[in-house]
Amino acid sequence: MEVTANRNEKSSPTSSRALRDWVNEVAALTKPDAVVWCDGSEAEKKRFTAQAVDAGILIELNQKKRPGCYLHRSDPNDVARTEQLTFVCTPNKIDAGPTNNWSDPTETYAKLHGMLDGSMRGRTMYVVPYVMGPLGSPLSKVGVELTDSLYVVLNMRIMTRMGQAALDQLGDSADFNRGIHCTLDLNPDRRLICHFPQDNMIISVGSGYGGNALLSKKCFALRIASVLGRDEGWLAEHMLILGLQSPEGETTYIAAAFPSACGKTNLAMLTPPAEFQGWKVTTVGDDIAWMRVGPDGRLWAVNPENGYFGVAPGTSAKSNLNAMKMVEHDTIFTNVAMTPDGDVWWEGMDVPPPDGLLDWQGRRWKKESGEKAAHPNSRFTTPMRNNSAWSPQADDPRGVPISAVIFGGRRASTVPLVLESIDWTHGVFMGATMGSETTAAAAGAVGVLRRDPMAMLPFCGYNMGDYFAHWLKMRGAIKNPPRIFMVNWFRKGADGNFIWPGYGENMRVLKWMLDRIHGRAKGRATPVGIVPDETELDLNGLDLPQSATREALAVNPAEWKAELESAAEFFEKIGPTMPKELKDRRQAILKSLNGEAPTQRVAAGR
Ligand code: GTP
Ligand code: SPV
Ligand code: MN
Repeated sequence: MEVTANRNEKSSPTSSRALRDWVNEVAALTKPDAVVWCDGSEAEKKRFTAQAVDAGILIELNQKKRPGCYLHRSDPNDVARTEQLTFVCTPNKIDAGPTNNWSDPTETYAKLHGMLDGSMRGRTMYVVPYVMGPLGSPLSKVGVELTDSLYVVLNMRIMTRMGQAALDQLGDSADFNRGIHCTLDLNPDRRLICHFPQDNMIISVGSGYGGNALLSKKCFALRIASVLGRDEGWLAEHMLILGLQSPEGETTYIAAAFPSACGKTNLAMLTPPAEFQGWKVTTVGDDIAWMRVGPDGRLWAVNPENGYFGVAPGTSAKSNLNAMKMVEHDTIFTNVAMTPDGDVWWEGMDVPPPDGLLDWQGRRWKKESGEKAAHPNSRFTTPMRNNSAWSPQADDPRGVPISAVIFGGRRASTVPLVLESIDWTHGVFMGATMGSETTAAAAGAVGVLRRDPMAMLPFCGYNMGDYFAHWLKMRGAIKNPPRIFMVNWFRKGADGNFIWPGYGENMRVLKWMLDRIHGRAKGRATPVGIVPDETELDLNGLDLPQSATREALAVNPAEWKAELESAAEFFEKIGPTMPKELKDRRQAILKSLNGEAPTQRVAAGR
């Protein structure tokens, strides 16, 4: 076996003996032809990219139009996360809880070892060391992914701080997340994404898709990190982080949890409407937030990632100009359509499809076919510095202080445009009872309403009831807690269309939140939370009939009673770990809806 360190020394690029031993152990099992330690350099990127193009893993796009951009077409069976094949393997089943698939760790290790034995024969095993979080930050963590996929390596290079810098941060420590990824034959029958939180270990086989194969992201930064957060007293969340800058130059940081393909990337880099002169949104992160209590008693957040793995369809100059600009260079596209001149195209790009378009599988696309040219879950991988709204605070080792937390789902009915909680417990209740219609980001039916608490249903690495309890407990440690809001950009009118225009116009909702935080807006109390008084939403320049605004903000008691019924069923499903505090809060809201108790405004001390 040839072992190539990308440096001249004979010695290993790491001083961590634990890392060296583990790499040797996995190589002995998987039996690759070569082991390559990634250093993260430009020269290495060039070499890997050329190799990927030669091997047909990447297709070079038009380098005049999109310098540094490539297209990857995945196996048609491997286009989204596969939740039914994703497991949390804790010694006790109860620790995975009723919302995760569980399998016994001893049996699962044995099974995976069988699948991995000799699995990299004839291939190269890449050692991908990476840091999650700003370099040198005490909030950051090191992971190492061993993979036989160049596509994964090149994506990890964009999504994380990858290479020698990670080995330097690790030093001689044995404290790093271990991830093994093997492509196998991409047969879904031989696909498993397994998490062993007790060992800080992930093993993923049989998929090359983002959330299944870029182990830094959902596997480490959410499933494993949520367990670390539980044990160490912090929160790992499926949240974007944005900075909202006022014309006076003051920046307020907001974290927001929406389920997959429900608008995080879009909100994180929103362009305010023309009427909002002097306002600016800056992006700290678009998918994941690690949040801890700072010395000042506030909640501080870092984005563990270094790039964006964003949904392509629906991205246009009108909906998200920042995203359109950032994918003009140095971006890997996956499963989008390709134009005859080597450019990219997708539905909702707001430019007509050119003749001779190739669909995401490389077939000649015919408009009449009724099929999508780009896969609905086609994506771009782009470095966060490509984003002109990028916040330099994304590199701040201290993170940013969070003033508001938003929960939101994709709801055709019931949930108003925005609702504010009356206190922390109510905010946790809002998050815990969140529902959303399923999207193409995961395999399975699209548009089915399911409970997706805190947008973490597929990503919480432990018992959901314990997770809620952890959120409740955090309140004790946060002297100055953020306000908690709920939003819904996706409410539909009788005509079946979205009532609210969304995208940049969501700035109007953010502004109301800011007004609430600074005591400038009173809001209107309802049994389910505080909504804006119609006059408090700045709708200047927006062509929306007053009836539509009213419809967007409406709280319909009958719908909410059904909603609370569904929440009760979900709480039942959680079982014995479900915190009583949240069940009690459900009862209190129901009483208020039934007119049996007064509507609460704001609780003392929030
Ligand atoms: P993940 O990367 O899967 O976690 O998704 P995400 O939450 O970052 O979602 P993203 O911002 O990529 O948006 C997903 C889809 O929702 C895209 O097709 C968007 O065009 C659409 N979308 C985003 N914001 C809005 C909005 O305010 N209104 C409407 N109607 N659609 C939106
Ligand atoms: C999501 O599905 O929430 C994503 C994409 O952000 S993935 O990396 O596949 O999880
Ligand atoms: Mn996501």
